[in-house]
Amino acid sequence: MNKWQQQGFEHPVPSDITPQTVYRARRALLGAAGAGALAAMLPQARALEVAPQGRLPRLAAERNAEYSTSEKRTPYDDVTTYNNFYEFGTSKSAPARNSGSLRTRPWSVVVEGEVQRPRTFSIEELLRLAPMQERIYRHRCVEGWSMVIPWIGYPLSALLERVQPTSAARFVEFITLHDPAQMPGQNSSILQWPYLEGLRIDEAMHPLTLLSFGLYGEVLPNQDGAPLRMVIPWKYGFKGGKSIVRIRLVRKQPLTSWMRAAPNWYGFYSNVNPEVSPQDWSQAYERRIGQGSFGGLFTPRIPTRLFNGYGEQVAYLYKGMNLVKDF
Ligand SMILES: Nc1nc2c(c(=O)[nH]1)N[C@H]1C(S)=C(S)[C@@H](COP(=O)(O)O)O[C@H]1N2
Ligand SMILES: [Mo]
Repeated sequence: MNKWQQQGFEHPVPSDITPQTVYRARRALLGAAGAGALAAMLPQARALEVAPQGRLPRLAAERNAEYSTSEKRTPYDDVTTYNNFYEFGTSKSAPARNSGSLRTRPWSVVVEGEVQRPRTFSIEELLRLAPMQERIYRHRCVEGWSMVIPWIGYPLSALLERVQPTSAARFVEFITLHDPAQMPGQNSSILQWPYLEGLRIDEAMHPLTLLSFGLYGEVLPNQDGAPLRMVIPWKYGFKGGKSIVRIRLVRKQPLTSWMRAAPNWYGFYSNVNPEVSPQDWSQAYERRIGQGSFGGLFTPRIPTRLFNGYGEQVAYLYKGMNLVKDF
């Protein structure tokens, strides 16, 4: 693990289980990303890099109070300049700088597999498929930082109900756009592309599981996963795939991009759990981005909660499971 990884600036992929070629490509990429990682340490500097709130089209939504935390929201500048989106580079500041090449219109999403009515939805159809809600969720990255984000979207279940999953549908795969011309990070083999994530069908149908199209009252900026991304607030952030083009209902547990890269560190479930740290670092605490003094430079370290604090709503999904084994 390099020093940037130790400080929580990127998801490490252990070199000992990564093929040499991939490892070398990754080192080259990290070298190039060094300057960006340094810039990411200075929150005051980050704000200068990116257009402020108010630049993107508004997206109307009604606040869902039942599913919203009253904790202080992470400032828009931090939510949109401190990102993980490896398709645009591995440093936190790279996605805001590089994601301008992503074209989000026209856009469509294929929903297929174990469903009675497979079909392709245009982004316009998806935007009016169900009423938009604002939900203020905690967002916890496995690297050890967290945010509080006012997402806009609707439960994924609203979409899945339209295609009528068959009884054989036990898992759902979420697949990101694969186009190195628009996503320069895909020229590196740091992860297997396209980015693939997955949920068990009951997790996917859970009312907290959000298909998100916006944040802070506006459509998603590209760096946060425009034009639509997944948000699963009781799991580590990497479970929420960005810029989704394909949703596939399947019989078998998916092999996700992170599980392929580092199976000992990134489990299929990846429920937030302060007592389970399969990685080389502890998940017991988190740094709440943008909440400290001096423009957020000194971020407070707070205890991480089981299921990211959503246990009351989701613990039943894992009854009888061993959360250490099924991490
Ligand atoms: N396609 C894609 N989706 C992705 C990622 C990525 O690199 N590519 N990074 C994940 C990780 S590690 C996290 S923590 C969240 C970050 O979301 P945010 O940048 O909007 O906070 O996106 C997740 N979704
Ligand atoms: Mo993450």
